[in-house]
Amino acid sequence: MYISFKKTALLVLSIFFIISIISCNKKKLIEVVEVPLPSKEEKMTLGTPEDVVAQKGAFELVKLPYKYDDFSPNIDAVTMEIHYSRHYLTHTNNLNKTLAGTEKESLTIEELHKKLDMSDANMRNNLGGYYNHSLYFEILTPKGDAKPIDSLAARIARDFGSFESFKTQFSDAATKQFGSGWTWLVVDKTGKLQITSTPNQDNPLMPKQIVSGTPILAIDVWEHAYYLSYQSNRKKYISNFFNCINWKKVSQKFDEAIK
Ligand code: MN3
Repeated sequence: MYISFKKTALLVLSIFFIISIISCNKKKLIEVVEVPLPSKEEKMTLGTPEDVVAQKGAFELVKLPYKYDDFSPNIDAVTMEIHYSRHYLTHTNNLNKTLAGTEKESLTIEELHKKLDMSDANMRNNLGGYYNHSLYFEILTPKGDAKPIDSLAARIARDFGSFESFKTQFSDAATKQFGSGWTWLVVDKTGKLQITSTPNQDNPLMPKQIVSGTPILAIDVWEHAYYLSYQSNRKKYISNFFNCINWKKVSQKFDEAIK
């Protein structure tokens, strides 16, 4: 009896021991899978924008004909890569997936905005996420022009007094946008330029906006757009963003909007 009890106890203990080893290993395995730590080398490797391609669908990524580190120090390379190849790409793929096989697949980006049901959170987030980032990356250039030109320069002077005054008002609006969102230079229905901000991925093409119109310039003030270099100093990021504006492109967009 005594031996048999000892044997049983030993067996129970052994089983307990084996189970705890297995569960410990499992935990370790899960930890490794959930937190894959990149090696030093991996951290240093940057991809190129041309390697980033959206899954086949209604919309494609705006090309970024630069290297990620061309924007440094105004926007650091890692921020550019993560922003373009992950955030922007994810919105694009999600939008394409949402539209796939529906009658909305053939609509233009403007029509999709016009028909947007603001209570449809998935569509609102990804349509805005796609449109907003497309404009943002389109108007960025590593060595920005100092000032707008031609008709846009004249309209800025008319509607804001001067370029400096516009810059101050735009920067203030972007600094004060509470939480995540965007600040815009918009051409309204009458052709007047207006500055406005929107929360999250909303934009001035969506229904029920305080300022409606065609955006020609956008700054992303989500923390993912600047936090690595600037931490909480959003103001500095906004100021340096002005070194990266392709005013020629913005002027083209203005001319198209007032046609
Ligand atoms: Mn963003």
